[in-house]
Amino acid sequence: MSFFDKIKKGLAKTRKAMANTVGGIFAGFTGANDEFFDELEESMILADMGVETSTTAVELLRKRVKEQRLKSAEDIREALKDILTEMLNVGSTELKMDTRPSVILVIGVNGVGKTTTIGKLANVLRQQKKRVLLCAADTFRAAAADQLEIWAGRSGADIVRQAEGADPASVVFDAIQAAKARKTDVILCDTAGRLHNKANLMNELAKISRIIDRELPNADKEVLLVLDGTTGQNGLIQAKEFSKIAEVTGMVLTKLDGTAKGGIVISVANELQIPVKFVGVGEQMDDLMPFVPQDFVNALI
Ligand SMILES: Nc1nc2c(ncn2[C@@H]2O[C@H](COP(=O)(O)OP(=O)(O)O)[C@@H](O)[C@H]2O)c(=O)[nH]1
Ligand SMILES: [Mg+2]
Repeated sequence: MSFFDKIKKGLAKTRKAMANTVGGIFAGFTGANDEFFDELEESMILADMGVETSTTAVELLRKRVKEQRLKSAEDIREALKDILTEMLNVGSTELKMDTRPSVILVIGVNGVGKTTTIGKLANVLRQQKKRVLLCAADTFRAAAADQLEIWAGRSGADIVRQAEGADPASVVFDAIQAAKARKTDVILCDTAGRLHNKANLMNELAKISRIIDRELPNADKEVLLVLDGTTGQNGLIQAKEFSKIAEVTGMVLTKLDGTAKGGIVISVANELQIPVKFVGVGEQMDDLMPFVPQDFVNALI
């Protein structure tokens, strides 16, 4: 299945909802009047694009329609796609990982899909023949490291773990030493996400970052924030909280297969100005898609 087909399938619920709303508005198009723009804005809000982002997108569209004297539904639809694509283009969607090793720290609240995303990402990197090491720095529950170990087995990655309750920064330290010794290409670091205990989490992430900076001062580093796409605008609030306590370099939106509200992806990119780098469209190993703004918008509308 091609990338485009796969993302289309993963976004099936959102596409269906959008076809009924946005599609319906264009199908019943009688002219670019206020009613048309208001209905369009409403349908975007329903798809969870957020009030701020939907309003901005429609304002930009109004302007473009006027300036370029667009008349047909088809031209206006294309202009809308361009605007949404531009809103998603807020930075590189590629992972920066040219150094050996490089480090990808994965953060986010419990249950959003961090460990699963790491497993899928390990698989992608292994297919590129990279040596991958998983670091089980979610030491809060033993089950977390067990789950990561299963993904290590599936993807053919190594894993470094310690006992339940160990200091997460110490697991990261161990993983870095192991990576240096084994000439690992990429360290993927899982973390616990207890956002209700913000001070603790902040200290923990800061300590992990200090260890990485001290042990690998010149390494390429990414901090990926994972958000559950089904939580809608709550996810956006979470993302804002996390971006205050960590230098987030990219986002992963998971569970887009399970929601009709995939518009959240545009909302998150636009309001945080942080690029979405991957989207999760299922629980299997190959259900992680590198994010291509234009393809995403084409699949959506
Ligand atoms: N449908 C679907 N389920 C997902 C996706 N990503 C993760 N999950 C599921 O979400 C649940 C929580 O995932 P997990 O990786 O343990 O979350 P963590 O607590 O952030 O590490 C698991 O049941 C996963 O199988 C996705 O893209 N689609
Ligand atoms: Mg986990």
